[in-house]
Amino acid sequence: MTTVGRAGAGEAGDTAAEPAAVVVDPVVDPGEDGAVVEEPEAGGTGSGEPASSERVAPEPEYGFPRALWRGLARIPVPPPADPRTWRSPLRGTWLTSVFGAVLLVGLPIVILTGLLSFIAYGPQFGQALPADVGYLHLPFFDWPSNPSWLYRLTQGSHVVGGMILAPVVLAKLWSVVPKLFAWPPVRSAAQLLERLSLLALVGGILFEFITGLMNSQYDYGWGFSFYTAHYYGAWVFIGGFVTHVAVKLPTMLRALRAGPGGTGALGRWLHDSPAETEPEPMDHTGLAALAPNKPSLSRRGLLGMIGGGSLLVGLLSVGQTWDALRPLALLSPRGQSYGNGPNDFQINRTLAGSGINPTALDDGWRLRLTGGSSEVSLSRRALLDMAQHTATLPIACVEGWSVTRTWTGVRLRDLAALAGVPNPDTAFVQSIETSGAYARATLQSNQVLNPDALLALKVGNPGEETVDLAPNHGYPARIIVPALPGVHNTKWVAAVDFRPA
Ligand SMILES: Nc1nc2c(c(=O)[nH]1)N[C@H]1C(S)=C(S)[C@@H](COP(=O)(O)O)O[C@H]1N2
Ligand SMILES: [Mo]
Repeated sequence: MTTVGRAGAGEAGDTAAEPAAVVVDPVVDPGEDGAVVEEPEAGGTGSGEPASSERVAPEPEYGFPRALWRGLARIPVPPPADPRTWRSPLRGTWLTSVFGAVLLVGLPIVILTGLLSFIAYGPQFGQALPADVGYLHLPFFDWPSNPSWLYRLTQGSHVVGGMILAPVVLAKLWSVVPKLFAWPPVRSAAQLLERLSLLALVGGILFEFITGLMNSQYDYGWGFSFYTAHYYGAWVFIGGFVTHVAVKLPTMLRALRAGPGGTGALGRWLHDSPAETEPEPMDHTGLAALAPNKPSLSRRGLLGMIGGGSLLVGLLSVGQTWDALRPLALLSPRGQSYGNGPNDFQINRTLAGSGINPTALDDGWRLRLTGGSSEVSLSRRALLDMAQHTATLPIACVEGWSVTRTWTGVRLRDLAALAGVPNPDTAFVQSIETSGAYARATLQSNQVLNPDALLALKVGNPGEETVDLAPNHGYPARIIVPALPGVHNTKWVAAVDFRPA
């Protein structure tokens, strides 16, 4: 054994019992447990001077009730709790701080865009998921309908950002895993609270990643609502995250400022080959290995591996929202072929899946407009005879995928005027579909009045001629509104009720 600090002094049988407390016990004679020395000498000095290669864990500081933690520290514990189990020389405060800094920048983006998605769903109409969350939400506001790519950006960032950060989260968990087994598990009452917050932090983020991933893979193999679980799970995670940042930020900043190994020599540290790679110095965080192995990977190699993993996951994900990389969207569960010409793009709910009798889409279909003094009924022919407007707009699904198409149809505000409600407060859209949760949607005033908000009859590849919507994409008519979450772009529209202010 290379390194066990000063544990040799007369306690051979004890060493395995002294993870974080390796340097405490030498001053306490075995058999004299009652006579704990209150202020042992500083770690690393004293009897049995360590050889220069030996590493010494700093003196653990015990808080109230000290006797309890000290007593716990003397209980013999099996290998995972023995710090010498964890031998990677790359672990240490600096490495964990690097991962922490990346997550400190990245996770707030994922958190914020997730909470914004809840707002975009229109909680003021009871149509956010879950519908009622008490005070656990950002302040409500009308989701803008400008710029048209807003929800595409926020939700794409949420899903792709979450995917890209996953390797960093795993790397950070790996870097701190010895702490999971640290013995004694806590050293003060305050630290007990801090460690409980880690349950929310680590449990929360794993839960959010797994449920998010399963949702974007269409895997609803759980017995609860994805939205409810993912939403409340997010707040558990946020609580843990805020606490953790408040507690650890000073340590992280100090470590990053001091540079790797406290030397400030970042460049050299990163250029070291595996053979030159020195273990991180021991410090109070207890992250660095007490008995490090010879490195088999350089620091640059490890960071490159994690960064490369993130890059790869990102490349395989971003194609679900970015046309140039669409063929690379291998992590998307959807096939790559959905129909002909401009109708060849993602379909979440097919006509067959909607339970709609296909004859309901035939010439007998009528659009009903209500809200004014009398109901208006329009055939598809009548809609095509109205002023047509063309706009190039994305559909962006909460699951992260999005596509841009050129749409032709009637402006919603023209339909509102025709119905006799030129300045509606809201519009309630109903599909021919009756069963699904997404067969209806309420639109805000700005979403109806936006000049590009359409009841689309036709679709085209961006900038090209438009053709009739395919049945799977909502023929005879569907809603397309700039920046509206995909889910509210109702297909197979049957009726719109414009409600005056
Ligand atoms: N009637 C109806 N409209 C619907 C849905 C639905 O299930 N039923 N799904 C919505 C969802 S979740 C999305 S993302 C978009 C997808 O439109 P697309 O299938 O044309 O790509 O349609 C929306 N319109
Ligand atoms: Mo969707």
